[in-house]
Amino acid sequence: MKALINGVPFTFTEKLTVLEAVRKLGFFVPTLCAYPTLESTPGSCGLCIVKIKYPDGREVLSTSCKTGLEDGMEIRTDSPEVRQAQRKQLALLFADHDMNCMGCDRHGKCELLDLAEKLDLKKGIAPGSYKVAKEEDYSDRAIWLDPNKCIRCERCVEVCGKVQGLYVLTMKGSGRERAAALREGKPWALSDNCVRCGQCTVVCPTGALQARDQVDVANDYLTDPGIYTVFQFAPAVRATLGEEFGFPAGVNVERKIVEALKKAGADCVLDTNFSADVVIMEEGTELLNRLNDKNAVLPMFTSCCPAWINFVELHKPELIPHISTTRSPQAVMGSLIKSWLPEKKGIPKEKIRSISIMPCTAKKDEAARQALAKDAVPDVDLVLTVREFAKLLKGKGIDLRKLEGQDFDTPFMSKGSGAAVIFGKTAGVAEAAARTVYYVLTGKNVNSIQFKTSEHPHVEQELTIDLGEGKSPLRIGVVHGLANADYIADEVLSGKSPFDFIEVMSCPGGCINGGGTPREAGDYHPFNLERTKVLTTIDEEHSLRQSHNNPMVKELYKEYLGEPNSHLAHELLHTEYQD
Ligand code: HC1
Ligand code: SF4
Repeated sequence: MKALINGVPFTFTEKLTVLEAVRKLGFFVPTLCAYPTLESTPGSCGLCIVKIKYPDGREVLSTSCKTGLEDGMEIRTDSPEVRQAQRKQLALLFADHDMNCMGCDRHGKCELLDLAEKLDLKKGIAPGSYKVAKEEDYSDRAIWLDPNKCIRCERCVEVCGKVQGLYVLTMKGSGRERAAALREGKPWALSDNCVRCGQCTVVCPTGALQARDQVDVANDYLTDPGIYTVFQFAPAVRATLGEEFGFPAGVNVERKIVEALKKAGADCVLDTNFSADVVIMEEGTELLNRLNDKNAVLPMFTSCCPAWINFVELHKPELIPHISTTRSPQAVMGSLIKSWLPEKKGIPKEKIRSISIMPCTAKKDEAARQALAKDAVPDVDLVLTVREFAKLLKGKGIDLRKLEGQDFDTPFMSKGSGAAVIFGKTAGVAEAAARTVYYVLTGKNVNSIQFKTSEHPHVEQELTIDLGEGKSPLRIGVVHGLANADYIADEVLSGKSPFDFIEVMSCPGGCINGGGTPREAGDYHPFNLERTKVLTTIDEEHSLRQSHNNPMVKELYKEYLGEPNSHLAHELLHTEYQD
């Protein structure tokens, strides 16, 4: 079959929409709702208008996402008539849109405004002229919703349902009232279903869904001379922050982050990689203890992803005994910042504010957990997402591109191994743990362990470690995306899981694609391979590949904690979950 697209012959055999065909030839058609990586085409934005001439001579202006390509069609994507129709439709979207751009989270990176520029929309129905004031929801400690900015593309609904399996979001109302909303109909802070992974904020093309903005709080801390600011930043931050400053995906900006923080006025900069190594010592010991105890609950799940922990507490509380009690690296570092650091540096605890920079919206929620506070004072006072951190730096005129970069200047809790940095990508925690467990069981240090692609439909990778004659092998599984984790949780609860240890990361591909990472217009990259590669390369080029060989971790245990899983380690580095 053949069609003619802008005069270019197009031969096809498969079933395609006009939009798909046009895009295969590389022609531009504006869309906001069609989202190929989520296999979603609700047809709600109405922007993808083209002119179609049918073989019988009929000529129509039509949206292209729902129109099937037919033999003999002639399609034009660009003509004065087509452009005018697209502009009119775009003007309609602006007509009931809240145009408070300066207060908008998407300021400067708005996909709606971007299309206005591309379509050269200068006049039309006045923006905001048909606006219905809808109630904003800024109640939550992680996710904020402003329905006045919603353009009904339904991307948030799709990612929440298809990738996370949660179906927490829906579209409510009709006509101009229609907007994304929580299905439960409660303020977000009271939601018993949302796990705060923030994937909805990554796909939202406008400022309707965003991470709670706490840049001002960070600035208050940084400018208060009575406060000693201690920063930590997550493995994935060094692989993603550069994108906010115009670097292509895949550039390691670790040393630039340290310099930027120093320029911003940080008193002390630490590395979450250090506490990831500590987590391996604690979680690895916990796993070995469970394996050696006939009555212990197995398999054991990792605990570092707070959206996964929220999922278990809210949706599968029966699974709690299977979750490692070890706190996440963010929380471990937070606890040490408020305990070991004051002792070591002679700084009063009350003067310290601990601020973490994370690729994650759920980490904001984690930091506010009561179980992670001492005397009602949180161990982590503030969490900024990568996007917020970029905003903070830009507000201070600090441009990452202009920085040379510098080493961590604190010879304390600032060194992490290669095993720690891969925490930021799927299978990283499992591999880091495997390197250390392998060492404990065999006495051999290994620089890497090859996981294989799993045949299990909901497990991404797996590994079997042979522990020698007479011993059962250790079986490790790796799961990402909560829709997958839900299946695995049920498998474990029904006693049918083949694994002893399971890593779960809620975000597809792990934290490098977290809800607080830079957003790309127009598409969703559940596997951003460039970001993944950064972490793999740092690990491969690292002189220290195993958590248990980290000299700063050894110092922590020698000087302060004693042994992994010691009484003090339990008090400071482990936690309890609520059902
Ligand atoms: Fe993650 Fe983790 S890997 S959870 O994604 O265990 O956020 O990067 O910091 O805490 O280390 C996030 C990343 C991060 C923790 C670590
Ligand atoms: Fe946060 Fe990482 Fe979990 Fe995503 S996978 S919710 S970024 S911890």
